[in-house]
Amino acid sequence: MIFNEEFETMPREALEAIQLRRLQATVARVYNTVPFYRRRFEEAGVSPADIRSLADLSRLPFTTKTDLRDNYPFGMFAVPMDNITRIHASSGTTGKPTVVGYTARDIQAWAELMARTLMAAGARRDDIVHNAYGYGLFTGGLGVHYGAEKLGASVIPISGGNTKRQVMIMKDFGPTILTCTPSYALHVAEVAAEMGVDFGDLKFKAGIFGAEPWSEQMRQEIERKLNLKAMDIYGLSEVMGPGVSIECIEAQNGLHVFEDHFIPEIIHPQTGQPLPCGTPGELVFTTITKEAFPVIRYRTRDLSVLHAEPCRCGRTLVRMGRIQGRSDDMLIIRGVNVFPSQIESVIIDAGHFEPHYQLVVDRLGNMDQLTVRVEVNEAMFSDEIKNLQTIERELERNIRETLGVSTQVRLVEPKGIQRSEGKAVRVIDNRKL
Ligand code: DLL
Repeated sequence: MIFNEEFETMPREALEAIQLRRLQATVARVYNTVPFYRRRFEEAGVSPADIRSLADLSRLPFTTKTDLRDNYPFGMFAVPMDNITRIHASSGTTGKPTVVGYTARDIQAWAELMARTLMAAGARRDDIVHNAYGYGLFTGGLGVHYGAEKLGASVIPISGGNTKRQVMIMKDFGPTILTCTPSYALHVAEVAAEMGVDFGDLKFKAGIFGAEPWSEQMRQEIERKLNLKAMDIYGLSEVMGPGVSIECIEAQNGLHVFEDHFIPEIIHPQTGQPLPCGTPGELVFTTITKEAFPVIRYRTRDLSVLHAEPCRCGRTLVRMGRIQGRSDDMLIIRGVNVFPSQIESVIIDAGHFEPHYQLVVDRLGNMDQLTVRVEVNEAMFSDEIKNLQTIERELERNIRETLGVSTQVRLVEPKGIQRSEGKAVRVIDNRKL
């Protein structure tokens, strides 16, 4: 089912006409209200009147996370403070957070996009949404919450943490839709098993997982352990929060971008050149309806690919591929580019391990050393040391053959890797210390 038939199935030509009109209005507005954009446009020698077609978008300069930091906290807002009704911030691992603002209309638009998102993933009015994304400055909790209310579903605002209580509520309230990070979903499954609760007896039909990278193999693992359909949801605070794109339950193959609100582009991460559909690169978004915090050609650093082919669900919206990693998450180990998600795929494919792992990078002399800490499953753990050593070597070989990089695998006992309630910490890079 489709929440907004008109916009989600609009013929391309009509959609592009709307996009152009909205883009022109946004560009004019930021030029007139945000000194940063006016300065940038002037430096690039482009003015709002130059945007005559969607192709002219590429004449506009990029916006980066550093630009947002330089204007911390409210310098990028395009409306006066008395029009701002909500402020969120993304934590960020270093330095100050990125601060984003919303007007009352922005919040309404976000709720509508999250209602579309939930419905695309299989939610209906009569569903109960167990929302374990964190409530607070993080956009996940409140984003899903408003969307579920807009859809007319019931929402359990449980937020993250206190996992045993979450399992009890899952058993007693019978929620049908689960929303949380994929790593937390696996943690919940583990705690449920310890409590003797079988997901086969719960009522979940679908889960909407995102906010961190995960692999196709991890999807299969989650679907098996939690007995539900696992959908990938993508978003980022700078663009809005969750609800920028979502997989549809019909195809589970790529995430539909809500193009009547956001224009996606793929660019070459080094040269910044726009790339055609089907070519992987860095995702860039321009918001075309946001009032408080519009962004022009925001470089996400997320690596993906766009697909324009029609989807069997009937939506005409372009699809983006699962995020393959971040250009700044990519580890370069002795010259080889390695994304954590690639290692995750090899780990899960091997079959002996739990999908809980951590990559530790050290520099010994001038040499980078990548250690893969991974949990063995209970069955393997009780095995002989000799066998454990064999599977350690086997995983090292598989990683070397698949990625072309040699690593050191260190098996960890079951539950030996710290669980997170939100975004999992997968990489510990000691080289920066
Ligand atoms: O994580 C918004 C969100 C909440 C998305 C709930 C989905 C569900 P930020 O905290 O600003 O916002 O982090 C955004 O998280 O640039 C990606 O690197 C990563 N990310 C988000 N969704 C996915 C996904 C929220 N499905 C950053 N796959 C983004 C991979 C994702 N990475």
